[in-house]
Formats: sequence, C-alpha cells, structure tokens
Amino acid sequence: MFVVMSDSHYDRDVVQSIKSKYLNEATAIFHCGDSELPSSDEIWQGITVVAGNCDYDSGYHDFLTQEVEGKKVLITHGHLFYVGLGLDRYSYFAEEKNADIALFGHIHQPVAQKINNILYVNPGSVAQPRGKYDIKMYAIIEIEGEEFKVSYRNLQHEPIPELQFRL
Ligand SMILES: [Mn+2]
Repeated sequence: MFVVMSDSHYDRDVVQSIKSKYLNEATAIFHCGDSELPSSDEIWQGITVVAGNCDYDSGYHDFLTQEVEGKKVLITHGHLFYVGLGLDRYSYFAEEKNADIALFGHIHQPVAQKINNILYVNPGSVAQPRGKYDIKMYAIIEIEGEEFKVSYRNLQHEPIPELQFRL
C-alpha cells in the first residue's frame, strides 16, 4: 500500500503526522504539491513531492515518475494540465509516459477513476477541502492483482465510507 496527500498549504504538522503514521508501513508516500514548504525541508526525506502553483522554490520538479510495487506512478500537481477542466490533457501526458497510476492535486477534491487502463487519483486536500466533501483527507492505494483499491481517509486516519473504490 502507498499513501497520497496533497495541498497542505503551509500545514507542516499534517504532513508530518501522515508521514509518521505510514513511514514504516507504506511502500511510498507522495505529496502532489502546494505544500508551500522549502524543498530543502527534511520532512521530504521519504516523501516524493512535486511543485504546485503556490510553490515558488525551484528545487521542486513539475512532475516525477517512480516505480512502486511494480507499477509506474506519475505525479504532478495538475495546474500545468488544467485539471480543473477535466483530465483530457493530463491523460495524454500519462499515456505518453506509460504510467499505470497518475496522481494529481490542485483541485482540492477527491477523484478516483480509470481512463484507458490508467488509474487517476486526486487525494483531495489535507488542509483546504473544497466541493462536495468538506473533509480534510488523503488517499491510500492498494494494488490487488489487476485491481486497485483506493481508500480515502480523514485526518483521524478513519476511512470515509462514501469514498472507497475498487477500480
Ligand atoms: Mn492548492
């Protein structure tokens, strides 16, 4: 299992608390940007993080790919692909990169869907939720054969019942 969080917007404590909970258990921890922390912050040891539109530190990458449990995971914030308008542009990029899983943030709302056999996951925001679910949240992804289990959790690390998916 691996962990995905995003859009912590200056809340370092929430990043630390999720990292501490999962550092030993998870095969990877991802942060999809808009942390507004320095890229040199030691908190990033053990976390794969990218630049958001609110991160002005040039030490962050716009996107990264990482092999996790035999799957190619692509991570980006999403503003460069206008994810607020849908996943058309990001899906072209993810297909070009041969990703199995494509992570993004930016919209502060949960998204879990498969397009052309690529799993797209937005973990929502751990600091500033928007839209239908007014819950600070992150996502756990488990790989079960050809199926992905995506489980959203609140900051008490409890599963959010309406946000549990098998894709
Ligand atoms: Mn943001």
